[in-house]
Amino acid sequence: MERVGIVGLPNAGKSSFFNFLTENNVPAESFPFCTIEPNVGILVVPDNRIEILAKNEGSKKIVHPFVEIVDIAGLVKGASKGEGLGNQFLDHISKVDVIAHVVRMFNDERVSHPYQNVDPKRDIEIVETELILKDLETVEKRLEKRFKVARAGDKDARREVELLKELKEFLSQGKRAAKFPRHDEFEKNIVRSLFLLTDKPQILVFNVDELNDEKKRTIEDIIKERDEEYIIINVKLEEELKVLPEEEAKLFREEYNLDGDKKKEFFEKVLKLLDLIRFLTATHNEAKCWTAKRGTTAYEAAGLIHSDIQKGFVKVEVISFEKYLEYGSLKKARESGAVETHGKDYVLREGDVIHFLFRA
Ligand SMILES: Nc1nc2c(ncn2[C@@H]2O[C@H](COP(=O)(O)OP(=O)(O)OP(=O)(O)O)[C@@H](O)[C@H]2O)c(=O)[nH]1
Ligand SMILES: [Mg+2]
Repeated sequence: MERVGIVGLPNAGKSSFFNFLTENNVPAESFPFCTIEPNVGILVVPDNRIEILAKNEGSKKIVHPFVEIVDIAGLVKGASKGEGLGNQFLDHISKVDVIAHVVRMFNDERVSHPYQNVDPKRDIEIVETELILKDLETVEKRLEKRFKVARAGDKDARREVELLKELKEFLSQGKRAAKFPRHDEFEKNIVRSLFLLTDKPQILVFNVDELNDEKKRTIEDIIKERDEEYIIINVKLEEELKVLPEEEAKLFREEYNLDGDKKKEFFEKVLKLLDLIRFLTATHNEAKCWTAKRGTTAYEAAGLIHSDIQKGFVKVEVISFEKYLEYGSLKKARESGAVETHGKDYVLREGDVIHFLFRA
């Protein structure tokens, strides 16, 4: 399962965002370092396609797509050297697939700010600097090891050392590893094998109160400079709106200049960053929306579902969800010849409805 880790300064609203996403109720208090051990939860985003499929196919149960969310402790200057809660939570970050970086843009006297005032650009840089410093440490350690091998005359090690030196220089300029250019498989593999924190895809989460023109401009400037995915959300407001019916909640959001389904928006962006697609299956027992890496084949998808289905794989029946809707059921679509059959190598597309045929 894919994991999203929430990072940011203390009191940026990370746990509140976690609660919003996962419908949990972990403590979110106005004092810094409220979170120590990471909280883990699941973000489920209903996919209306699966509801239609379940209804038409008579499935008893529905499983919507989900990702795991990890709420990590707040990070301060010097974290890479053990300040605050230091290194232990950098460890937690290394275990996630995507980083959601919560940036405080709300003013609230009751909630202290570790650097006194709201300044999103500075705050992003503080958090990022710590992650980059940690990555530099990782690169330096590897460099030291490989340097010895290279000196002994190993050709690959020499090439690796050259690359690591460039990477070290790049990180030293305060740039994220994700932006480091890689020219071939060799270079890609070396960088990947370091598991750098700043090589992970990142989404910025601007936690605003009211979205006025000035805040909009600040966000635009930051995004223009960084070219990254982001969402704008008033976490506290969303938490409060949970108890209201959707129509009323919508009116409140409009008042704050913030509309849209933020969970869905966030989830879509996470899928995009991880290059994931969704496919659908339906039996009498269960209709389910799955996520898989773009490029996944029918055979690999079978393995995601059950090792027996993969072992006994015969073929798949495939129809796009749009086309499925025209017929209203798999049975009718099949009878009309609208369902395609494919072998192991078929590459799944977003929104495919798939039926696996296998020998038990
Ligand atoms: N006014 C306002 N307060 C917020 C908002 N988001 C969070 N808060 C408040 O800010 C305080 C800190 O929020 P948390 O979610 O605990 O922050 P955190 O980033 O998890 O903090 P640590 O775990 O201490 O690092 C709480 O009192 C929240 O209610 C917001 O959008 N507006
Ligand atoms: Mg917290």
